[in-house]
Amino acid sequence: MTLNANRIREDFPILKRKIYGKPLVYLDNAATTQKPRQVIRAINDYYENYNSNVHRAVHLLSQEATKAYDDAHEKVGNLIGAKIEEVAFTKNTTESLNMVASSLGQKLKKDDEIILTRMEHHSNMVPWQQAAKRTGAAIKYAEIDGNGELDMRQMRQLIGKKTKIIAFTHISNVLGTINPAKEIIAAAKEAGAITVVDAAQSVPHMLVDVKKLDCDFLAFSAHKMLGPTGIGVLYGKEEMLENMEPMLYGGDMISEASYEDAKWNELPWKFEAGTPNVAGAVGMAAAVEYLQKIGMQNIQEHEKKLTATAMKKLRQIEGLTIYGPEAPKRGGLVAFGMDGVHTHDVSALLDLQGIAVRGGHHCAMPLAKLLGINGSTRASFYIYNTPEEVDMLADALENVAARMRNPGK
Ligand code: C6P
Repeated sequence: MTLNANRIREDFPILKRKIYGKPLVYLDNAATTQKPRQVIRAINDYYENYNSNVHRAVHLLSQEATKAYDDAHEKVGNLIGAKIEEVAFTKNTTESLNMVASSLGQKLKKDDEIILTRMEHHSNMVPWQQAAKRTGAAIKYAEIDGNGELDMRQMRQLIGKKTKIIAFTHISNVLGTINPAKEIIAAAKEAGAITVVDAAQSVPHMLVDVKKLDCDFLAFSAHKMLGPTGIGVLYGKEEMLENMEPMLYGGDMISEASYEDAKWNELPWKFEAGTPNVAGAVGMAAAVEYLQKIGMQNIQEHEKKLTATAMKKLRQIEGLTIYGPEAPKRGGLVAFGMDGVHTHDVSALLDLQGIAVRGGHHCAMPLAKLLGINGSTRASFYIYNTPEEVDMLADALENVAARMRNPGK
C-alpha cells in the first residue's frame, strides 16, 4: 500500500494556511510536525469531557482520565515493542536523555568511558559532558567519514573494557544518516556497555522495535510525530529501570513515604513524579494510532521517495552542497549549503515563497564546526508532503541561487 499524502493533508487544518498569500509548504518536520484533527480532537475531548488528575481520586472523571493515561503508555509501548512498565513519559527527548545521563552518571567512575558520535544533537551530548565532569569519566567520539556516515571500524576500536555507555543518535537531524543501531548495540553488548539511543528522528519515521534492537534505553518526543509538545518518552529495559534512580521526587512516584524516607512506586510511575501531562498523553496516543493506521513502513517508503527526488533536484542547482549520505542510508531530510549565501537568508527567501525550512546549526554546533560551516538549510519531510512540494522547493532554491549569481537582475 502506498501512502496518499493528498488524502492525509485533509486531516491537517494548518496546511490550508497561506503564508504571505502563498500556500504553506511545511518542510520543517524534523523540528516539529503539524497535528491532525484526530489529535487536536482527542485533546479537546479530554478537556471538555473527562479532565481530571490521574492515579489519585476514585471519582468517575479520574477513573476515565487514569484509564486514558495508562492506555497511552500501552499504545506507545505497542508502537516500539515495549511493555507498559518500560515506557515512562517525560517532557521530551531532551528530558529523557537527561534522566538517563544523570542517573547512570552517578554510577560512573574516574577513567570510565562514554562513547558518543560526532553527529549528536546537543541533547545527547551536553548531559553526558556534565556527567563526565562530575565523575572524571572520559568522553570518546566515534568519527564520521566523508559521506557523513559513522566510521564503524574506528568506533569498534574505541569500544573496550573502559566503555560503560554508548549513546548515539539513530538518525542524525543534520546529515540524515541512519546509523547502524543494531551493529553498534551488538558491539556494545560484547563489551558489557549500556546503550542509549536518541530516537527523536527515527521513531516518528520508521518502524523501531526496541526488542529487536536490544537497546537498553531509547528516547523520543511526541511533537515530532504528530503529537503535542510537552510530552516525550523514555524507554528502558525493565531491569535497567528497576536499577535506575529517579531524577525527580514527589507525588505519584512513591509507594510509601514517612517523615524520614520513601519507597519508590512500581514502573513506570517511579519516573513520573507530580501531576503528569495527561492531555499530552491523550494526544500522543491519538498520534500513535494515526501513524499506525498509515503504517510505519509506508511512512518510511514515502519519505524515501521524497528525499531521493529532493536530492536529485537539489544536486542540479549550481553552488548547492548537500551534507550527508545517499538516499538509502538517509532518513527524510536534506540539509544543504548555498555558496555565498547565509543559511538564514536562504531560509528567509524561501519563507517569502511560503516554504518553511530551518536554517542554522540545528542544535548540533560541534558538527557544524566539524563540517567547516556556520550552519545549513534543512528541508525535512513527513507524511503530508507531496512531490509537488519538493518541486516547489527546488524551483524556489534555483531562483535564490540564480539571483545570487546575478545580483543585479
Ligand atoms: N531536534 C531539530 O530541529 P526535543 O527538543 O527534546 O523534543 O528533541 C531534542 C532532539 C534530540 N535529538 C535529536 C536527534 C533531535 O533532532 C532533537 C530535536 C530539532 O532538529 C529541534 S533542535
